[in-house]
Amino acid sequence: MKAVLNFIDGEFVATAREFEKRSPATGALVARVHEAGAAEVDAAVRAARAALRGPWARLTLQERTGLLHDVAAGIERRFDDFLAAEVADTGKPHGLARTVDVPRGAANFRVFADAVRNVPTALFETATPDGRGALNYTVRTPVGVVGVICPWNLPLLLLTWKVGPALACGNTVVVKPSEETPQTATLLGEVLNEAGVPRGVYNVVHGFGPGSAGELLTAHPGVDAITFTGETRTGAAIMKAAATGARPVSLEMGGKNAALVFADCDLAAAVEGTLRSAFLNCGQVCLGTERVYVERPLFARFVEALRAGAEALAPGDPANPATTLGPLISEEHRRKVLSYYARAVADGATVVTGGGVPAMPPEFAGGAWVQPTVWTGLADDSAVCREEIFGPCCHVAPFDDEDEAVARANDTPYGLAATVWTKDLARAHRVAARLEAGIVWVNAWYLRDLRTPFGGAKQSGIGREGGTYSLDFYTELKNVCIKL
Ligand code: NAD
Ligand code: 6OD
Repeated sequence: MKAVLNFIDGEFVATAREFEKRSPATGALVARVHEAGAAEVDAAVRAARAALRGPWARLTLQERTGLLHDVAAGIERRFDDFLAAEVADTGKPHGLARTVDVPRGAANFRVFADAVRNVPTALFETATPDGRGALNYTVRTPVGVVGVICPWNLPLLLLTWKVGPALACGNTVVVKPSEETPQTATLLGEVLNEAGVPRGVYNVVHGFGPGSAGELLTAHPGVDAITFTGETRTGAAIMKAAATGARPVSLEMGGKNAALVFADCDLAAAVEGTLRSAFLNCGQVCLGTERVYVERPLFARFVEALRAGAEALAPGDPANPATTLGPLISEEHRRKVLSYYARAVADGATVVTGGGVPAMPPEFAGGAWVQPTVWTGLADDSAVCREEIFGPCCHVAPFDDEDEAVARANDTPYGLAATVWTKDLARAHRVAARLEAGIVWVNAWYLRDLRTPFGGAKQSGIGREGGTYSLDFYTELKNVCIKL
């Protein structure tokens, strides 16, 4: 049985306490994970702190970012290992992990290495209010040891999305991957060692949240800043932990994202985009659409096309190229998603398609499979329309005018992403400006330029990452004022 170890100070570290990692697709045991306790978390933070002052700090910017390019190349060299580990942990189809998760793992190092190389410097020669001249300039320094807490839905992509810029800026990190998806974080340790990244710069501690490695890491006084992706409730707990020591946080949290489909849209594109946004990664994408509002003249045709598309999805063996739908991450998560499927019916929904568990071949009977599901007929204040489900499902409702559509889309405590489908350019700008969301896509979904700000409004997040926005979080800005 495969053992997944912690990675501390450049070494793979076993512990006496282990937990099981089971395949979401089959239920079979895929790995035993060594859980870090207080001693290992402390060792990891100390290693990261020591590394801040070691050879890592003496590398030139070119050398440091050059190493990160080597890490990206190392991920590509070991592409198949990352693919196998990510699919074993998540059950997602190979086609998805091959085109999204693993390539982004490499891109996250390259893009941020280049962003840091090219960051503009500013010099200001100014007069102070009392008339004396001064030359002001700002320098960026690393914030220090960064605690990185990750979720399970896009494990390598979201881990490197934070580790890439953190290291590019000269920090050191201690990462706590999700207990559901431990493998690629440890594998990345091998790649960093192979690339020659100094020991202690990247550390991994495995375990759970409360009472385990997650809480131990966020409470550790040797951690200077915390970056987190996960549920809003967890983010709030982490923010509380960060208050001790007044440490900065970056929080990327949950969503209940709306799509607004106007009657003048390209129907085929809107249906195709909504199918992706509701069902990609089995609906386990924070940016995914769980609420769809369709202008009334298009409603019936849209629902019918969405039904047909959902029913064409093919759950199955992740290794089969024909598979387009994976399982949920775990049996526990399936119970949660199925409880919403039952709640929708209890609240009077029309089940357009799905609503249950698909029949699977015997080898997948132990997996966490659910049917892609579309509902209509629920009130906007029903639990299914208000709470994040994080499964392959969406509710579709008709609307009559733009104001109504915007008001209903905004009627949520979340504010991560929204999608607008229309051919009317003026409407697209108008609606985008009024939507309370950190990210608005027009006639597209999950189209990413890594230089753009990424994050949520309202209870979906605090702060933005991406491009220079990441550099703002991962560096301390210092102004130097020289009297002239
Ligand atoms: P989660 O909040 O349950 O767990 C995330 C991580 O936090 C895990 O590593 C977990 O072990 C750790 N954790 C839990 N409690 C902790 C505590 N008290 N202290 C420290 N660490 C703790 O989230 P999840 O179930 O892994 O992921 C799904 C959620 O993540 C969804 O809500 C989804 O919307 C959100 N998400 C958001 C984004 C985004 O960019 N906004 C991206 C991906 C996922
Ligand atoms: O693509 C990204 O950079 C990103 N942070 C995606 C988040 C997806 C949420 O599940």
